[in-house]
Amino acid sequence: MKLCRFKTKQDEIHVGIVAEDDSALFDLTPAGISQLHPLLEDNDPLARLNQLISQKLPRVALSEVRLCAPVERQEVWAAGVTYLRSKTARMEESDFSATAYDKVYAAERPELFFKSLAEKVAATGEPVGIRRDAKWNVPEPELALVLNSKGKIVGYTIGNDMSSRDIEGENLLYLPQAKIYSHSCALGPWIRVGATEAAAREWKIKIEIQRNGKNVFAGETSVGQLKRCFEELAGYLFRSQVFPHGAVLLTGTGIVPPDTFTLRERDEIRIEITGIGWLRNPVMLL
Ligand code: DO4
Ligand code: MG
Repeated sequence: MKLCRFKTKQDEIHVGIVAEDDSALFDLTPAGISQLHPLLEDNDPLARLNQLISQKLPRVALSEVRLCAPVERQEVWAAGVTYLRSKTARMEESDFSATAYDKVYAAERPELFFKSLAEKVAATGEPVGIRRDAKWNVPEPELALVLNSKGKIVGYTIGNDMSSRDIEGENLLYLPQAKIYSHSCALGPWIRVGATEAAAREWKIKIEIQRNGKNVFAGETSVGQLKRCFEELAGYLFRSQVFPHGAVLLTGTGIVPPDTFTLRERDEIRIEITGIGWLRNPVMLL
């Protein structure tokens, strides 16, 4: 079951359930649902959605609406160096920080960092940014866990943890600047509810970057390559911290383009996670 936020022609934000073939959605407004939050906080979100979909709800073609990022007031956090590919790429990018990446990959405590406020997140179709003061910029396609206020995993979405590798590689203390700036986080297109971790580990993560209509990079990995389990990452995020609105946690990247590659303005990034859908964003220079 897939849950989305969308903007109507009247510029109102509604919540809907996406039809199985992804061509349409069922607007939950007549059922009294105007926010994701109560559904994500439900004891059994999947059962609640099954009960809602059995009602008569207006069907709207997806082509008639604009999808919004599937976050309301949640903080967005990210895990790092959770795939072997991420560890080796980062160790090559920086002599200065190589030991830190090596150690955190093996350590019990994962790397977790704040990524974005909900209101700053780009939806599918909206631009993601590259910094004007950075020379080496990449997307990071990541599975994102949707967590309720109790830290329970209630769904999954696709995340793009946009990163400036030259800033990050210069000094690890510059990580927040490499990772957090306008349009540096995209989430979408919707939330997949009701999949187990075992099922999600079978999903493929794929990325394509188009430039002037040509493919300039393509990569693929599998969620199964993620070194840590979902509960472990979520558990560390909720240690000594409360999230009354819930949280979204990106689980790290397993795809890193070759060192010669950097994003350019007007590139288009297409990320697919089988089991969820597609997140597409054009790139803009900030
Ligand atoms: O430590 C740097 C960030 C790592 C990261 O974002 C990732 O592995 O996805
Ligand atoms: Mg990342």
